[in-house]
Amino acid sequence: MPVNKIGFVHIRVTDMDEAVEHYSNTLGQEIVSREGGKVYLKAWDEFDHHSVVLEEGGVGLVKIGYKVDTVDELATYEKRAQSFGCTTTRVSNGENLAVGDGVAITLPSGQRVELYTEIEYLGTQTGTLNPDPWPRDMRGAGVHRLDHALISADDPAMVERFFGEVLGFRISERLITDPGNPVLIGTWMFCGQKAHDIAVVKGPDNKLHHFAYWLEDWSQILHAGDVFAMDDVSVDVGPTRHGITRGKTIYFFDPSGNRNEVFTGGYITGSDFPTITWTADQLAKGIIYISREVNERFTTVFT
Ligand code: M3P
Ligand code: FE
Repeated sequence: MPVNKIGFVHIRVTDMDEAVEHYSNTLGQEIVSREGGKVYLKAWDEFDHHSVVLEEGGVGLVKIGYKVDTVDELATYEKRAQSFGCTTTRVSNGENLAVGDGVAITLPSGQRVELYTEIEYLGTQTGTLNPDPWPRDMRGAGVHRLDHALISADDPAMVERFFGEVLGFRISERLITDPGNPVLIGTWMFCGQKAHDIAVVKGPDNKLHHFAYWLEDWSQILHAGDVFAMDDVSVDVGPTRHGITRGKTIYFFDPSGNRNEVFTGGYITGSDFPTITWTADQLAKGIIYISREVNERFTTVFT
């Protein structure tokens, strides 16, 4: 059994006030707590305590959290990670605000992943009894929830093997050099039925390319783009479509330079989903389907 879902992304920001303005007012996440110099936010469609943690001082990824269904599975993942050759440490209840006991794993590419089974349940404003489709006081882009993260690795094939063998992820799409001599450039992997919950591309170790939020449809992507113009957000790419995952997207930067994405569409996967392959000669179309052009910033800026 794979892990349940991506639970949180914890990042560094250079200026907390600017970051809070971006994540809370522009993207529309709710501030759940400010504690120990960190700000915790959740999106309106999420019931767990938080999905984003901001920490002042620098830029880039601190860690990614994945929620696991049972304590037994947690122990299994820990053992498998150790057999894989990864360093693991136990995380105690409360070390992460509102999160229970867990296991921290350093990926072969250096990023820190934390697994946990318990996180405080806050619920949503719309609730679970005769709910409205969205909350009245939705702000900005009104992002629904955290959707996926894309990290970079000097050896993406090794990290793909880790997510598959240790955490039970399956592969939806792979980008390879050419079928005759296949070297992995990128991999898109899922743990449930989404197009992807994690992706790994060739690049520097221990870096983040972006993390993405789910929106309902293409019109909400356009609406988010309008909000980005109103709020002077630095847009990287889009609105456009991905060839890989078939998602619809805008990439943009938070005020510290962490890349975010708003994402919708794509297909349903599941345990019988056959892996799709893209070849490097079609790379630009795979990443940005419509223009078939990838700007230099997109392939060189990692945080
Ligand atoms: C996505 C996605 C890169 C491709 C990114 C694709 C960085 O973000 O959601 O499918 O090469
Ligand atoms: Fe993405």
